[in-house]
Amino acid sequence: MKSLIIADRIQQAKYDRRPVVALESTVITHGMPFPENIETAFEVEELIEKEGAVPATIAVLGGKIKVGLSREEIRDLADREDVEKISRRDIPWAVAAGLYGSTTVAATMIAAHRASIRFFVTGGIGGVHRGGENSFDISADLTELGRTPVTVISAGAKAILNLELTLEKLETEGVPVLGFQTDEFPAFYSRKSGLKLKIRVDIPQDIAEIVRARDELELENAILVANPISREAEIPLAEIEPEIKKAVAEARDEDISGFALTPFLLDRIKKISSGQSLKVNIELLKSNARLGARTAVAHHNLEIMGD
Ligand code: PSU
Ligand code: MN
Repeated sequence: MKSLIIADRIQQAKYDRRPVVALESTVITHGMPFPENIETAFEVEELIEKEGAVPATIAVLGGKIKVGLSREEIRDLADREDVEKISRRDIPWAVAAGLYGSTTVAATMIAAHRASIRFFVTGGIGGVHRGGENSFDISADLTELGRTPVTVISAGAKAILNLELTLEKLETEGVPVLGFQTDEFPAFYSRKSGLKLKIRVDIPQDIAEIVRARDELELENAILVANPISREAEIPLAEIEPEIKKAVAEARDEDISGFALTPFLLDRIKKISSGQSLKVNIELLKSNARLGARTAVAHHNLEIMGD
């Protein structure tokens, strides 16, 4: 495929049947400031390697969807000012116009699946926005999770969203949501949202077995793993909720909606929390990377046993 390039290093890993873990790039270009964005991107790749898996960061470079960015390519992407946020609907345009773009959860899932990568690590997924029942602002991440069979390791979805409606939509899309060592859906900065999950898993092999059952039955939906932030690093929901309310009200006052809403809210919360949210973001990315790599390795071991 001319518009999708898989790095030699990743092709070799696939050929050697080593576990590969995909990573998104919106968190580098839109989610974190310099230099934390590059430092974290590199650190997350190293963590995955240490766990015995191969990291593949994904982005659009000059109209080519690249799976497995090099260090130089990550640095260059973070330095550029002309990087678009690319979701499913933007891919054909970005490719045809030769753009530079960072991929959202939805777009990264598509690229990972095309490259036969089964596991994908992110911070938090997009969801149904507050007021989404009227505005119809529902992230394309949710429909993607319903149609593309990769396993996404996340810290849940941010409390800037309506988490109850987000879980309802995931249920409609047929997406199993697995609480990792928790009975509750985590809220990104916070370990708890007050919303119960049906499925709890306690070790990576539990996840790998659910993935295998999904694949045996050729179900096309993704699996969402919800891995709560550590106790030491979390910002409790009661503490962050007033800040979220402030940011949502500002967005309304300034008429910010649609595509620009998620980056706007995240940026406002970063400022309002005076950087605390950034620390949490970095911590949970590292934690998700570790769990994603361990799950990919556990799945790999199940496949080798082949029973
Ligand atoms: N959630 C976060 N940080 C992010 C995003 C989501 O905690 O940076 C990004 C992801 O790339 C996600 C996208 O796929 O925002 C969702 O945007 P929208 O709501 O416009 O679909
Ligand atoms: Mn949206």
